[in-house]
Amino acid sequence: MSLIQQIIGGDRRALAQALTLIENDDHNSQNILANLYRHTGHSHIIGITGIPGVGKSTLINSLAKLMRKRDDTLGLLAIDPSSQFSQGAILGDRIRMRDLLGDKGVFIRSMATRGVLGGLSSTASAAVDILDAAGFDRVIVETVGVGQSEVDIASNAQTSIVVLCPGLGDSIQAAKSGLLEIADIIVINKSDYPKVNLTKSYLHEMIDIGRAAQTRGSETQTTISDTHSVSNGNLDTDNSLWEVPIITTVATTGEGVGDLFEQLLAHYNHIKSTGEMTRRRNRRLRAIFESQLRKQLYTKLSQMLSEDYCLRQLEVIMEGETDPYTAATNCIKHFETNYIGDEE
Ligand SMILES: Nc1nc2c(ncn2[C@@H]2O[C@H](COP(=O)(O)OP(=O)(O)O)[C@@H](O)[C@H]2O)c(=O)[nH]1
Ligand SMILES: [Mg+2]
Repeated sequence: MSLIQQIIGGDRRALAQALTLIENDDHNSQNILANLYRHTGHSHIIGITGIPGVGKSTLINSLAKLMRKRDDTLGLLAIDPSSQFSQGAILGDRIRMRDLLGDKGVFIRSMATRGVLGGLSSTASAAVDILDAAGFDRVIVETVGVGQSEVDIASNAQTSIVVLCPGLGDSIQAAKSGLLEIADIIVINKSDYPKVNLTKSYLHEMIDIGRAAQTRGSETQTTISDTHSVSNGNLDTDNSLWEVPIITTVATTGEGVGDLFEQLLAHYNHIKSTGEMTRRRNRRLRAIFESQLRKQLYTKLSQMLSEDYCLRQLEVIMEGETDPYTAATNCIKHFETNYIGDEE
């Protein structure tokens, strides 16, 4: 049986093997993804983002237990954009998710990156597709941090949960980094600590400000990418109909996690019934397509130019005879002259 068939059939070892190939950016990974593509589109993809220690893994453990009660199968991915995974972090996650270990309906995987072109967000996106094709009802992606890479990774999710602690510190950081804008659900975890209400009212305020700005923006702006977009028939979908809920939880006891699960289901139904799901899917497909083009073009280009020309350019830059901007432009010119030929 081929690796593809094994993955679709739910074979764990094949699944783990495919994820390793993706992680290492193996030359086979493109082929695997291409073959799995038509088997994707059935999982509910959930993103969970927040700074280290906020309680994401503990929350996932509690949430997953509720999902398993309904017999939903789960694929869990933990992704750290900031660094290579330390063994300690993986061990920590395993302890936090101990209730799920050994359950055949749950697959857990931590992923690092090898500085692949396109970055961790394309690794994450590929991994999500593989778990989706493997047939899990829900795929949960845990991302560590609140920066731009997290926003990128979160764009793979159909439902994005942003987890914060009571106190204004990380709420302000999340607002600044644009993370609140992508949140479909906000969780204030560790609500056994003080300042829960203060945090809640700050977040409500930030959401209202964001919403007002969004409404103004959509009245006045047509962006270039909108004008040039492939017609997907629903660019004007109004997602403002979804009120971002702010849920307070204590992940360690499971308090509030039932509410979170209800909101997750409600959000999934919402995006399915309003066309928002198709809009998100199309946005994601565009991002994957563009990143594949960049990656494949770059690989091709550097193969064709590599040995002689580019290396020589690099030497010239290092000797101070030209700058890297001009050198890059020279490489493209060289490519056009030698490989594309005269257009006339
Ligand atoms: N007091 C309290 N501690 C919590 C809560 N949720 C998680 N923790 C603890 O916070 C620490 C970090 O949790 P973890 O799930 O690993 O956070 P992650 O880094 O966001 O995945 C662990 O020691 C948890 O037991 C909570 O709601 N209240
Ligand atoms: Mg964690």
